[in-house]
Amino acid sequence: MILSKLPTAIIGLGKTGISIAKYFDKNEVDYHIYDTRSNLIISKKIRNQIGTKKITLGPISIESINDHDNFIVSPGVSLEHNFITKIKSANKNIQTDIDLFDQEKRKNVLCITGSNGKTTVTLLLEHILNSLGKKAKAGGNVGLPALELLETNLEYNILELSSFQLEMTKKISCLASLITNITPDHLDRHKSFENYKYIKHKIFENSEKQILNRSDQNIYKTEKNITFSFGSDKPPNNSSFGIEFSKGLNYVIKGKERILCENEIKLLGRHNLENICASLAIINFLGLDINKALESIKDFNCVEHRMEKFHEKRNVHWINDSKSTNKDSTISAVNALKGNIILILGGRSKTNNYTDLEKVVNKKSVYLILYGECNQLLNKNIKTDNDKIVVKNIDDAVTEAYKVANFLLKKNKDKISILLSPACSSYDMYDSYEERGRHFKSKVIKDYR
Ligand code: UMA
Repeated sequence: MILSKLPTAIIGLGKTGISIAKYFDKNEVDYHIYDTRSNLIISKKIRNQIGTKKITLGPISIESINDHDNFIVSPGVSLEHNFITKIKSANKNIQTDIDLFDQEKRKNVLCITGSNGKTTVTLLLEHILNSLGKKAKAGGNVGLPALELLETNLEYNILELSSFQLEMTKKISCLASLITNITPDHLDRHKSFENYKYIKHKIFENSEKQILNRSDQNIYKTEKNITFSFGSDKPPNNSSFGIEFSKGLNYVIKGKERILCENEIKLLGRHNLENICASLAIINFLGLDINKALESIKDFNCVEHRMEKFHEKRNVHWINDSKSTNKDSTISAVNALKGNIILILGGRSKTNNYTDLEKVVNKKSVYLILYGECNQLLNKNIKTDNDKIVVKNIDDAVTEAYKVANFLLKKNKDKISILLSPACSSYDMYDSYEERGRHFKSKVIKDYR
């Protein structure tokens, strides 16, 4: 509840900011939007919907801060900004769209976070629940702002929450919550791994049930989360899920029973079996039919920009995994593939420690194409006996990758995967990993269809 005579400030005129403005219009809350980008072009649609009088672009002045008591901040805005420091030191109230969502007291809210796999688990859960005849929708970091879920009556509200969203959120109450895994990510913004872990665990604070990833030492075990768990090992009880490897194949197991084989599903890789275990742990906690859930998992296709196999010609498979913006995610992607792999890495680096990735690259038959702002850093930090090619951008990476594929095709008949799984953020050249992934796909389709 916003209690102030002054208009509420919305910081950021992106997807989140616009959804907050819509929500305030509906609830007759007066507001003003700020965006620090002076050169932002305001579309006709936004001008009609919000009106330019309610928008200020450019640096946020101290006078503007005094015009408001409440500030609803978009996830892309870092706490480090000096206007955030000023808002805080003026003792003003800072919240997020997730706090506003929480105040609506929706029933059956399921919250997902994690360093990797959170979007897959979120969309898989939405898919399973819908297949079971439940009205469920996913919002939050997955793309549809959380407040837009309020427009429909839902039996289940699924929220994917990023560390950016959790950082400034005061409270999110839910029926169940889950952290897929925690590995270092976004440390440029969150400063230390300890702080990042703390932010991720905020998802558990007001959750009736916590679903635990047993195999991840960075996730804290509590009394609340030991019953319904998932992991890459054997489950301790019948309400938990895990993975078993037998005769060359991985299986999902519930308690002691094998319930799904990796060759029955469209998702690639062992990490995706963990994502399936996570989703099933929630379905099981909700008391829903696991056998029907398994049937629906079999026809779940990959998610755009996550191990998305979008083109295949002459035994060359093109895969868009642009969502892999950290090295752990890229390691899972490489481990998910068999045969020759031509791996396109690059963008804006988040680390200079690529030792684990180097090990995986050398264990498998991986050829590297390094592009973007950190191409030289990657070249220096990842040593391999195979040829490495350093290029400027994705277009050149695609051209070079195809040349390597042709060379390999002449040498042997093994399957070749050309994988864009950059291990870095896209911000050196693109506004988002989605834009990078779409650019990659369009270049490939244009040149090699
Ligand atoms: N802005 C400022 N000042 C700043 C930073 C941003 O004014 O210091 C403005 C920008 O100029 C821009 C607006 O804020 O106009 C953008 O806001 P935003 O960056 O918060 O992005 P939204 O469009 O609101 O999208 C956000 C999430 N983006 C980020 O967290 C960066 C989307 O996640 C999410 O889908 C959407 O809300 C709906 O909930 C994207 C993402 O990249 C997919 N997430 C990261 C990830 O998955 O790794 C965390």
